[in-house]
Amino acid sequence: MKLWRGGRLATLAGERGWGLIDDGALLVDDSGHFAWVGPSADAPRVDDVAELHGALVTPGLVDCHTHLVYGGNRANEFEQRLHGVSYADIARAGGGIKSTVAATRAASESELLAAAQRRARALIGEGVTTVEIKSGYGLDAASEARMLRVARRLADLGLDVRTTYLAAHALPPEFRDADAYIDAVCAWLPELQAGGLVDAVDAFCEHIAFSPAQVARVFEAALQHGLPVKLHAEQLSDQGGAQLAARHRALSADHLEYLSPAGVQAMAEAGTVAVLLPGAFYALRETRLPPVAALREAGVPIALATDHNPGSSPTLSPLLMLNMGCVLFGLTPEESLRGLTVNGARALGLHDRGQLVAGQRADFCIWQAGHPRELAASFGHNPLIERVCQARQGEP
Ligand code: DI6
Ligand code: FE
Repeated sequence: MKLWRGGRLATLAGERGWGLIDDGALLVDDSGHFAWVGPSADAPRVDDVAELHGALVTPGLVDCHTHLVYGGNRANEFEQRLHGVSYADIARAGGGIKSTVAATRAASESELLAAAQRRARALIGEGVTTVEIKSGYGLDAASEARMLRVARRLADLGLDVRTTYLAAHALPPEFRDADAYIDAVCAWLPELQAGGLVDAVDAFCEHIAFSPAQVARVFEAALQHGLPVKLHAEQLSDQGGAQLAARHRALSADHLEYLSPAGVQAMAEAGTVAVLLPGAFYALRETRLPPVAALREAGVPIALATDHNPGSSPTLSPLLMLNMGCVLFGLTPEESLRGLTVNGARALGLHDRGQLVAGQRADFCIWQAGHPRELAASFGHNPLIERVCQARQGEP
């Protein structure tokens, strides 16, 4: 047992509020869970004690939507977009996701791993303790498996990694018929799952990607294999993706700038988490805002994530997402922090982390800050002092 004492704890206990304990202590048991959380004055006596010297403590950050493993970069498309070419135009001309697929297939497994490790270290440096990583730049059975293996190996850095199968991301060049490709996507799943490489299944439902009917087939395959689903929904247009996701009891629907009132209602009824991705909104200079007030009113849990990818969201800063969640989307600093902790965990189906509460996994961050709102108020600044993560380095 180890006691951390004398910190300002933002426990995020319960469904709202910071759950502040001004002079608080955390007792961590030998299984890596909080055995006790409360005022330092009431803390149980143990031999192993660390002083927090008034520093702020929050739950470890959960980045619940990333595409961290890929080859190449797309700064050329950044320049094109600055000249007025849209993300959808670039995709239709064979750039976008397809250009990253070519670069990912061309890279060796060790090159992919080295690049992904550099990116994961950046997330870790800002306090991420759990990360979700999607496939979707391989688009054939072997290349998707390679991406998922590389993602899993990032656990060696001392990070809890969840992997999501996103083969329904774009149509690869060797297929002309999207329906035939969807057949293949469904056929590859059982072997990847048997290899222990898949925690959830995602798809891109959009006019430049796959139709709701095609996504439904992928979802049915996932559910048949006992895997939960998630969806890139309503990013560029309203496809009714949120309703489709809700019908399949999706863990989350992500992006959601074009989400309709009916979509909000369906998500609320299904308990599907809304994952908002301000990095992609910002980088694509989107002007349509996700319906935050309607989500709030309907009681849909809101998560925030980096959506790190080489095209629409090349950021590695979860702290910047806290700020953008407030400035761009109108979240409160508390909603932003819940979005990158407890609600991020829920978007992955994880209920054992994201709050400083007895019984939860003892993943937490110690910050040079007096109040948790400071984490969202500043940007381009990293106040992390120390990150404590139970996924220990070198232990996959
Ligand atoms: N939407 C996104 O934001 C990522 N995937 C998706 O469907 C971006 C993928 C990319 O542009 O490489
Ligand atoms: Fe994404």
